[in-house]
Amino acid sequence: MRTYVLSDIHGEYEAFMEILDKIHFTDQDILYVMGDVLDRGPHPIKALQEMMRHPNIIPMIGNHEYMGLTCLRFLMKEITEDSLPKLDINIYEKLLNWQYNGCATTLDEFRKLDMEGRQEIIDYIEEFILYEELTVKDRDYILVHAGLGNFEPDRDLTEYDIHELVWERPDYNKAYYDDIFVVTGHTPTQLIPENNKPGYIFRKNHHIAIDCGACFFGGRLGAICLETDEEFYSSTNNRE
Ligand SMILES: [Mn+2]
Repeated sequence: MRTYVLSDIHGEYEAFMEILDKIHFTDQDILYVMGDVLDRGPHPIKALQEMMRHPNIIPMIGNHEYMGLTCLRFLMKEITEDSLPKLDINIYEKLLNWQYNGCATTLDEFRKLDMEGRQEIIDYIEEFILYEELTVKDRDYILVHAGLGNFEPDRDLTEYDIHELVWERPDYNKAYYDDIFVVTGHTPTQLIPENNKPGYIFRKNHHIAIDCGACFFGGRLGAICLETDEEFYSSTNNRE
């Protein structure tokens, strides 16, 4: 039994399948997918459907699922002349914001599903967890999509709001805990300042940043086995 983490699939279904193959993922293993399965890359819904087939894949929420969930729920509603005036005006802003964040591929695949298939996707995303605390081989970890915004050492994890967990980037120059590794996605390691190994998993100050920018040209998916610390990478994204 092994415990793996990966993050920010962003529609890169092929890279995701490649990682599952490379880690020889079995029913005995556990894989945390740490958010942002949706948007940008070509097959976000297909990647979600693959995850749904594995009860031992534990999905965590990212900002893209958070944005998407509200909009997908809205798109399930039938809009009629009667319901139109009752619409929450804020939904338009949310739809525009999601569009700005690359929702086209998610919507494209979502629309091709029948109503039952669409509802299954929504129900699945609603189960995504906010964060996880775990101990593997005597090492303690916190897994969270983006970071711990407005970090305070004695602040309980339950006290962080969703924005602080799925949007705000951590300060990688500062160790948050002496004895707990904070594993984050959301920030491609290519974008971490003064990182001399962009595109690789980044480790510093008890931080482990695992988003290797799979949906961007030159990026890839990265995964870690927490028992062995071994790193796994998909092929590099060559799509312009
Ligand atoms: Mn993100």
